[in-house]
Amino acid sequence: MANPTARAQQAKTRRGVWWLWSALAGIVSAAAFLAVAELIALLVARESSPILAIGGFVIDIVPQPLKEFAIATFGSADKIVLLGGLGLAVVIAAAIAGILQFFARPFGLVVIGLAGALSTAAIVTRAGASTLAFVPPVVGTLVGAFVLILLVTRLRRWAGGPATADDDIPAAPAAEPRGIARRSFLIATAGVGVAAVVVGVGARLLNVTTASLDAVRRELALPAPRSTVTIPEGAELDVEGISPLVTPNADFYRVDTALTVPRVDPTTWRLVIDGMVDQRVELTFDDLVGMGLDEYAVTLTCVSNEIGGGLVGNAIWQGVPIRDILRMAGPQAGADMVLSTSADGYTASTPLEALTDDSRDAILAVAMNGEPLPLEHGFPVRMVVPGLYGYVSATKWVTELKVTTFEADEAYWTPRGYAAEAPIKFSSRIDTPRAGTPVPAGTVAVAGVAWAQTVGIERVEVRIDDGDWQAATLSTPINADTWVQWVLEWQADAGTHYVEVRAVNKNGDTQTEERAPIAPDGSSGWQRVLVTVSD
Ligand SMILES: Nc1nc2c(c(=O)[nH]1)N[C@H]1C(S)=C(S)[C@@H](COP(=O)(O)O)O[C@H]1N2
Ligand SMILES: [Mo]
Repeated sequence: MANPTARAQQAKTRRGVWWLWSALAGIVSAAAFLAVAELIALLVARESSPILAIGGFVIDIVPQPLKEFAIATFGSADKIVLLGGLGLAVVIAAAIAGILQFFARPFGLVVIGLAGALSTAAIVTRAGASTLAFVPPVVGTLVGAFVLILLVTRLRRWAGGPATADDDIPAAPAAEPRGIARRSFLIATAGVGVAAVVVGVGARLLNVTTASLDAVRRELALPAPRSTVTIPEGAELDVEGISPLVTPNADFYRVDTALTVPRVDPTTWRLVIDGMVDQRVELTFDDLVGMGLDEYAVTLTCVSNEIGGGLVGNAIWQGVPIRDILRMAGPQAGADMVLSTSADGYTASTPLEALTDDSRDAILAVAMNGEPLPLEHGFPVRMVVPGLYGYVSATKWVTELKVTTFEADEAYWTPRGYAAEAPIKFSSRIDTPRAGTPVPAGTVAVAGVAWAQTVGIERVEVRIDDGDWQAATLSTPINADTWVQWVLEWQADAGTHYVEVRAVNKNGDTQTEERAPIAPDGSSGWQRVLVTVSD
C-alpha cells in the first residue's frame, strides 16, 4: 500500500478528476437542497419554491428595458429562458460549492449557506408569503449542507489525500481500500442524485397541478346567499373540551375512497340529471348557483363512526335544494332511488323520497362554513342530505344524478357489506372528560354533543357508576338537523368512575343500549368512559 506522501502525489496528479467529482458532489447537494425544499413547500407553504421565488425576485429587479429586450427576443418563452438561465446559474454555483468544499473546506458550506439565505430572503419577501414560508428553504439548506459534507467526506476518503493532514476527517484511508471508498462515494452520489430528481420533480409537478385548482377555488366568487342560518342565543355552551357547535373546515372529518383528491374545475363541471326522467337536464356551475343559494346547518355522520367516535361534524352549507333540480327533470313514476355519481366514479344510492320531500333540506352544496367547499370535501359541488349516513347521500365531486330504482342499480358500498338504505341512528358522545386524562376531584363538567338529524334531540341523560340517569343541560339547537351540545355538572370524588351517556329524541325514543357494529348500517349503543378523578 502506498505511503501518505505517495498518495498525496497521486492525488495531485489526478486533481483534474477530483475537480469533476467534487463539482458533481456540489450539484447533487444542490439538487437535494431544492428537492427537499419543494417537498416541504408542498406540505407547509406552497409558494415556497426557492427556484421560483428567486426567479420572481429576478423578474422584479430586472430593469424594464432588459425585460422588454427579453420579451422581444424570446417572446412568450422569456420565462423559460429565465428559468433555464437560473438553472444554469444554480448548477455552476453548486459545482463551485462542491469544489470549494473539497479543496478549501468549509467554503463549500459557506456557498450553500449563502444560497440558502438568499432564497429564504427571496421567499419570505414575496407577496402572499405565509408565516411558514421560511421552513422549506431553511430545511432544504440544512439537508443540502448535510449531503455536501457526506459526499465530500467520501470523496476525500477515495482521494485518500488532499485533506487528511489538515483536519478532522478520520484517517480512514489506511483502513479503507480506495476501491471501497470510491464505491461508497459513487453509490451515495447516484442515490442522492436520483432521489433528489424524483422527489423534486414529483413535488413540483404535484404543486403545479394542485396549486392551480387551489387558486381557482380561492378566487371563486359565489353569490351571497339569499338566506342565512341564525344561530340562536345559547346555541353554544362554554365548556372546556366540548366540540365547537360548528366544526371548522380544517377539523372536519374526511371519509372517501379517493386515493388522490379528485380535481374538478367549476368552469368545466357539469351536473347531469338523467335516468327515469321526463327530460335529461344538464347544469353548469353558473346555472346551479344562479338558482340562488341558501344556507343550511346540517350535521354529517359517517356510518363508520363508532360509538364515541369522531366521524361526525357540523357545518353551515350553502346550496340549492335537490328537489328543485329534480323537478326540472321530472322523475317518472316507479322510480324510488337516485344514484349519484362523483367525478371519480364513486356512487351513492339515496331514496328518491328523501330528495323530493319538502320537509327535508337535501341540497347540492357549494360552500362550507362560508367558503367554497374545500377540495377534499367535494369541490365544487357535493350532496348533503340531513338524516342519512354520508355513504348513501353525501356524494362529493358529484357529476350525475340518475333517477332509478333500488332494484335496478346498486351503489359503491352495497355489494361491500353495507345497507342500500341507511338513516342515521341518533346518538350521543362524551367529549370531556376523556379516558386517560385524569380530572381533579370537585365539580367536573361532563359534556359533549348529541344528534338526531331530522328529528331533533329532546333530552340527554348521564349516569355515573350505574347510578340514576340525570338530565344534562342542552344548548339551544340550531335546528333538528344539527347536533346539540350538552353538559352536566358532576361532583366527582377521587377514584375511577364510569360515565355514561344516552340521548332521547323528539319522538320520545331512547337511544338503544344494544351494541351494533358499524356494518351494515351504523353502530349503536351507549358510550361509557372510565374517568380517573385525582385528589
Ligand atoms: N365521491 C365520494 N363522495 C363521498 C364519499 C366517497 O368515498 N367518494 N364518501 C362518503 C362518506 S362515507 C361520507 S361519511 C361523507 C364524508 O364527507 P366528508 O369527507 O366531507 O366529511 O362523504 C361521502 N361522499
Ligand atoms: Mo361514511
